[in-house]
Amino acid sequence: MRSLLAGLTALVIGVTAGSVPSDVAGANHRGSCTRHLLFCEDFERLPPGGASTLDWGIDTRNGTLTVERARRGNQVLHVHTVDNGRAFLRVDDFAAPGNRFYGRMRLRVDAFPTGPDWAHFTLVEATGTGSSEIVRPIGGQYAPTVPGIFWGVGADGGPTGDWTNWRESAPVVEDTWQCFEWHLDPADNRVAVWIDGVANPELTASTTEHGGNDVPFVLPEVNTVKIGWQLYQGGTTPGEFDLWIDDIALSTRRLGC
Ligand SMILES: [Ca+2]
Repeated sequence: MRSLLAGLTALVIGVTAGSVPSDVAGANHRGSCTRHLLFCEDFERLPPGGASTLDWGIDTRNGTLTVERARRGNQVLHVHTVDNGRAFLRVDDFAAPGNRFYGRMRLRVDAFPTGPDWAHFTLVEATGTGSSEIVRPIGGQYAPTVPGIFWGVGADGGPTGDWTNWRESAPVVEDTWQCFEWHLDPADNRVAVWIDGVANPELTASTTEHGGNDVPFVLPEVNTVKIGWQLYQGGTTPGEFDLWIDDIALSTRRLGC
């Protein structure tokens, strides 16, 4: 028995070495909000149906947020929008020590836009005080010139202008659960993104390196984080969008997937 346990221990160490600890693996219906986090929502305690909670706000226009039962009793958030609508879960009164924090969510998008040209969508927005930049760590764009649909860090509303730095190294994947993580660090106003635990060095922004006007990019002191979906142009293909989100967490340290 001892050798079996030693072998199992070695196996577990081998699996986790080189990656951050997982607290989502096997989470399913037991939920993932088991640690002290700045914000956490696994949708397990909410009644199925139209989302309503005192823990976060709802920001919609031609869109809905619905708590649904997925596989094995796990509950998830179904985000549904029509055309250029929006539907966001909104974390208000957010405050991270030193304005430095990580975010994580699991995500499945039924279909991304293939029209109109340059259709632009946002899934995560961070805003606050001290800078008017609306920071969009998770978003993307349909690029008809490639063609393809790609993830890219972006921003709007501030001195750097309206930009989405989509990268061909980050094509979207439809109808598949993926884990997205992001980090906002005021040290050099850096945004970083991981997909399924893998960092993509092209999905980033910093004070001097970003996709906007040639002026410094400055992160706000973040007090609001929105997670969901918005598409900005009308006349979309498809005409409606559906995505499912689970295991949302905002934390002072990286959580992994
Ligand atoms: Ca869940």
